[in-house]
Amino acid sequence: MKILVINGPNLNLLGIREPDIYGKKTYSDLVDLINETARELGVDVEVFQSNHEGDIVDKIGEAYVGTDGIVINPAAYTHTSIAILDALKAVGLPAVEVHISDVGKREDFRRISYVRAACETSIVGHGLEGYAEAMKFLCDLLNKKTK
Ligand code: CA2
Repeated sequence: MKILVINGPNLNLLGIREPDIYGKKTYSDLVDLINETARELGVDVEVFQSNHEGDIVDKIGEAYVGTDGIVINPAAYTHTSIAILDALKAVGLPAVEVHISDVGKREDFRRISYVRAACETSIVGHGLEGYAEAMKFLCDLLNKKTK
C-alpha cells in the first residue's frame, strides 16, 4: 500500500515563525514523523512539498497510477484552489485533508475549504500529529475496501 503526503506553500518553513499557531517543530521533523508513521503502519509513503499550485495538481494527477491514498495539507491553496479540488476528484483516490492549526477558529477566509469536497474527512487543529491520524485513517479505510 502506498500513501502520498502532499504539503502546500510555506509548510517547508514550519518552525521559523508563529510557534503559537503551528508549534516549534520544523518541516524536517514533520517528514520524520510521517516516515516513522509509515514504518509503524507497514506502508510505503512519499512526501511531497511545493509552493506552486500547478506542481501540486501535476503530483495528484501522477498519483493515479501506483498510489492508494492521499493525505493533503494544501496550506493557503485550501482556501482558493478549485484546480486542486478538481485534480483530487479526477484521480478519485481516497484523500484526507489535514491542517496543523484549527482553521475553523481563525480568520473567516480560513473556514472555506475547496478541497474538503473531495476528501473522506478533515483533521484540523491536531498539530503535526494530525498527519499520523490521517495516515491511520486512510490505512483503515483502504484495508476495509480490500476485505
Ligand atoms: O493549519 C494549517 O495547516 C494551514 O494549512 C497552514 C497554512 C495556512 O495558510 C492555512 O490556512 C492553514 C500556512 C502554512 C505555513 O505557514 C507558515 C507560517 C509561518 C511560518 C511558517 C509557516
